[in-house]
Amino acid sequence: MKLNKLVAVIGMTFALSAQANSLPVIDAVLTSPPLVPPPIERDHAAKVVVKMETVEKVMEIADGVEYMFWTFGGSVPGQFLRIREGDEVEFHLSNHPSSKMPHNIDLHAVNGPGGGAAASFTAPGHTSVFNFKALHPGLYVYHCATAPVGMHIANGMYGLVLVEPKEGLPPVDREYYAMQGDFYTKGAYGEQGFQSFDMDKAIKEDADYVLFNGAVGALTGEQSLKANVGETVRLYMGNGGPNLASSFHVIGEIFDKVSVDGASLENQNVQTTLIPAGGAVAAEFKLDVPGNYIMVDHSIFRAFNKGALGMINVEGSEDATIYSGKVADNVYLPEGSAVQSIYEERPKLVANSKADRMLYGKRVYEANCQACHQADGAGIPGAFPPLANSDFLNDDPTRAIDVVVHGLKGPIKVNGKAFDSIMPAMSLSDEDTANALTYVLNSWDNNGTVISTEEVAKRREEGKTIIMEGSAH
Ligand code: HEC
Ligand SMILES: [Cu+2]
Repeated sequence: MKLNKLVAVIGMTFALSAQANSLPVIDAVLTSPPLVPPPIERDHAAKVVVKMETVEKVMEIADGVEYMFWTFGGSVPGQFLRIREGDEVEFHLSNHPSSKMPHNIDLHAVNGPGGGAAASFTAPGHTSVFNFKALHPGLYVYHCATAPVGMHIANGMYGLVLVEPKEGLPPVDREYYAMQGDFYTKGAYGEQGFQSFDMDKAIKEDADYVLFNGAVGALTGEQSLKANVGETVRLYMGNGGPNLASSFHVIGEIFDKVSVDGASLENQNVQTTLIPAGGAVAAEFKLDVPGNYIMVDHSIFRAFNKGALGMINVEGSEDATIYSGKVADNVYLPEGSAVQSIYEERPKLVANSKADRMLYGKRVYEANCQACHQADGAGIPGAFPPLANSDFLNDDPTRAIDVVVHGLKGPIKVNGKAFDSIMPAMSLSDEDTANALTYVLNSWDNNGTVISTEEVAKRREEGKTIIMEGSAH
């Protein structure tokens, strides 16, 4: 037994020294999302030493909702590793002593059984070392592959490794890193408090959360990605899964270039790019006009109801030839008045009481407001402000009429949280507007104001779009 161990030790030393060659040895620069290590300047291979740590820790998955994430390097997704085609990597995987679980790593950039999984299987408080050579350039996912594999991935154990081709990548102005992932919690979306992992929902692929970078709002509001007009952004976008493929889209942008599947084939002028679970793309786009660009999974209920929403905040000067904004809002009267009279003759729902307004208003709300402000009026952090118990709303219900009839843009604060976006004018009748607002003002701890149809008609005449000071749009 002792002899065996000795032989193993000698064998290991020998393997290490036989492997030592003339390559310069460097330490890998690892970054947490949304940051990316700097481009590689070398024109030769190196021996790159990577030191990564697995950590299990409780973090917020949404406002007021906690989840036990399992991570590479303390973030979801894990740290970004950038190497060069031909590099030899010495990978050290350490599992923090506080971990309850063993972990390992399967890097899709590895040629070898398990992508390093067996070689890197590491108990809490241990470090494993293995070597691999980066034979293929591309953008690769890595993930934990310890049983139950699905659970380790569902808890956030994935990240990206970029193997730059020998000739390097074309320079861009900014690079960012994000990954989509689906999450399964005992409670429904937004249910407060600590939520544990739900294996049954995971098996059914019935995700409560679909997220960019592991939390609702990880890339919105203050944490939005930033760029200036005229700059080109390269976004390294991966999908950890475990289950769902992503129909990745940036609203108001067209990707100039997409590395299809993160591989060597380049596609151009792409609207929506598919990112399979365990896959990634590098998407490049030049920003032509300022504003907020919303990143979504275009399986769109995931964006507005499960959290798959991020923002790129672009500053700079307008170019009306590329995008004018609204230049006119004219009354539209179809040819001949016959159409109009048919409309007039249609029986209308006219509310005769507050109870009527609440009933009709709820329907108007569900059809016109809920997609953004949510069924419970809680909004979406960083993107859509809450209407529930909203100080902004209750301070001035007349202003709220203007918001719905004429629209609102620019920075506002609602219950202490900042929003800087646009609410488009809603094309609703005076009656529907009064009902929707009465419903909102009499729900979710709001102040109980009743809005009349006449008040709405008056604001339609006298009010205008509210443009808050500091509006960048
Ligand atoms: C397309 C998404 C969207 C829809 C649909 C929408 N809103 Fe908004 N709403 C917003 C955004 C974004 C803001 C914040 C604008 C800003 O940051 O200046 C906002 C702000 C508001 C505000 C003021 C801020 C607050 O939280 O009190 C009120 C009131 C409001 N909306 C009511 C409504 C009502 C009522 C409807 C339906 C008739 C509606 N909204 C439909 C996106 C939307
Ligand atoms: Cu793991």
